[in-house]
Amino acid sequence: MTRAALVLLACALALQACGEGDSPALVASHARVFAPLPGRTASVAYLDLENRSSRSITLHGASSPAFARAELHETTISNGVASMRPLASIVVEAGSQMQFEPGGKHIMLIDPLKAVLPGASVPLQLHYDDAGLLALEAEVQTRLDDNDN
Ligand SMILES: [Cu+2]
Repeated sequence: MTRAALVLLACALALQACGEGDSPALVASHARVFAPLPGRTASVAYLDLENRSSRSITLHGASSPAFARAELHETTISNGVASMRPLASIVVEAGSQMQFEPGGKHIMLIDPLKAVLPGASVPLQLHYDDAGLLALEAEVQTRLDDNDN
């Protein structure tokens, strides 16, 4: 699938999740998953998020049918050493955009339940506020190096 088609799909799913016909509060784009490195059981997903509403939105988790677990993570660099930690929640301020990207926030995908192959796509769900669910499809890409956390 092309990136444009994926973005359209993500938007369509976001609209559907929102329901009632009003424009979606939370919109994801550019979602991609890096296939696990050989011998590894963890993958990472990145995406761009936009909060189009006039209130803040709190993410409190992620999930994927393709992985046993998914966690919100953040990489920080301290004294030149990168480390990452789970985040219980992430606030996306009203009207703001946020990037999940290498060296920063990411979605850790743990223990694939099936092969995650470049060129395929992986369903992802972001859970926010009380019962908010943003469903999207992330394109699987080949991981370039080991520092993409
Ligand atoms: Cu991580």
